[in-house]
Amino acid sequence: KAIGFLDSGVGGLTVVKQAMKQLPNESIYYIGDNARCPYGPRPAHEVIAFTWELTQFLLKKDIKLLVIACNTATAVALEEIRQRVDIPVIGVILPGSRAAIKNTDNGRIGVIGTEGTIKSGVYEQTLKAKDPTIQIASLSCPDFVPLVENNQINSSIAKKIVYETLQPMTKLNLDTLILGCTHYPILRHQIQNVMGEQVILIDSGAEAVSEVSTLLDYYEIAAHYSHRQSREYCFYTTGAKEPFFNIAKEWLEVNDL
Ligand code: DGN
Repeated sequence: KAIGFLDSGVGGLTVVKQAMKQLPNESIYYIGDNARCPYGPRPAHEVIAFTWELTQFLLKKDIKLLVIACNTATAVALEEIRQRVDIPVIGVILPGSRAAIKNTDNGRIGVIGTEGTIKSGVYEQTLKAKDPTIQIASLSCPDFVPLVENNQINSSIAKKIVYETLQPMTKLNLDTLILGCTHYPILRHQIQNVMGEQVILIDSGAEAVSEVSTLLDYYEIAAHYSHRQSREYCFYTTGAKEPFFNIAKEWLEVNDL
């Protein structure tokens, strides 16, 4: 059985990349809802409905564990989806928050994400529940996801937008910045350049995969080394095939998707 991953578009591929590295015996099924991306500006009830549709698609593929590889969907739909299915479901917000708390020395953490994620206040709640003394600065970056979805990652316009958007965050003496959207690790270099080397960027997807690994062992459902020959990577999109697979091949560094 495979691990299922879902996202509003190509962002969850940043989580898949980590899974391919950390869990090389596992098969992966991925669905990106590119036709309806972005989820960021959508009302919660719509994001829940879409996330449920994607979940049902993956359940038909007989997955053993589901990763909601999208912060926006995790913020509003994780609990609901958990109640509806009988396999373990992992989101990206708790693992990212945990890693940020572990990393910070000065107690000043920044969070960037979509409007939906930032508006939900879920990172603040999660971080404060762990440590109420933490100071948190949040910023929504609605222009970042379209840059990634349109594959304009290294363009001069991307550099300009990232620079201008993140200006307020550079003045707050943060030592940790949570990339609270799974699309953002694709813009990592631009973000790091603007924030400076002293700020540690937390990729919540990478952290979530460590949690997946722990859960696979806990439930005794991890694939064995002997499965590696027959493991499968299957990618689906609700949108246009070509742009999705172009980004997927480039980001995952594989030629034959
Ligand atoms: N990748 C999604 C996230 O982590 O929030 C959001 C992308 C979007 O739909 N705006």
